[in-house]
Amino acid sequence: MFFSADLKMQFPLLTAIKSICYHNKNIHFHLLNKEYPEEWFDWLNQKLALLGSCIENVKIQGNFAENHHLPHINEATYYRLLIPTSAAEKALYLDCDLVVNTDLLPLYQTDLGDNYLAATVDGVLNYTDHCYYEFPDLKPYFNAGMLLFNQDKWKREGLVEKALAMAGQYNFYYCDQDLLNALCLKRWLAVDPKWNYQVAAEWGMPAEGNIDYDGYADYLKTKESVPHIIHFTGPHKPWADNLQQPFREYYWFYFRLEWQEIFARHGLE
Ligand SMILES: [Mn+2]
Repeated sequence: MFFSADLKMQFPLLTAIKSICYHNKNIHFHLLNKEYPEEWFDWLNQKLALLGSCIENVKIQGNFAENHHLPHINEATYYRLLIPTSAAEKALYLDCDLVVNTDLLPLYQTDLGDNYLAATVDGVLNYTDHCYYEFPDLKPYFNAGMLLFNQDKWKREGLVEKALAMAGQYNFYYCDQDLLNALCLKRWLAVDPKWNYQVAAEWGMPAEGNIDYDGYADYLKTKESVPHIIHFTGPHKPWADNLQQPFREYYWFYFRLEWQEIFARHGLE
């Protein structure tokens, strides 16, 4: 499974990794990065080894921030476009602003069929008229915080090359999430929203435009049980403010969790 992060996201990233380890063993993590030191990987691999897991340091070459025209975005988000160049048959990508509350195997075992990827319908943008002149139809629209890639399909259809060409060609407002939606239009499989519940959906819909309020109301109902993956979308993050966003306590539960507690949960002392 894959994460992509710069150093600013180190603590949320570690929290996400601990949440996964609390519920899962034998995970091969890959961290797409430019800056993380070898010692950080050595330290973390010592912990992960006890769980049959490991983390691989995947250094990203090239400069995405110069290859497109959006200097204000976080460059690391674009690294995920390179995931399908890796050897694994299926690859699960997760954002690092989320926590996982369950065994990920049922998600990983999703039959992708002929689809390019699996994802969840976006809790906000799917119900707005967000689109572009060049891409007038972007529905259904997925959130890119959880992506299960059909690697084989991406390789056979040269989709990484297509994605990188699009990154240089278009000025997408939601960056590579828009890009992936344009590239994978009607070629993606929607899985249950509990696999990527977007906390920012709680803060409401944009005031204008053609809004599907019924669809949005249905999305909010999916929160009624605790989601399998809680994604702290939007500008307000539980590690950076005192707003009482839903499920904030889950972030702090996993943040303070000691590795010894994780080992004990798996019967390892
Ligand atoms: Mn995110």
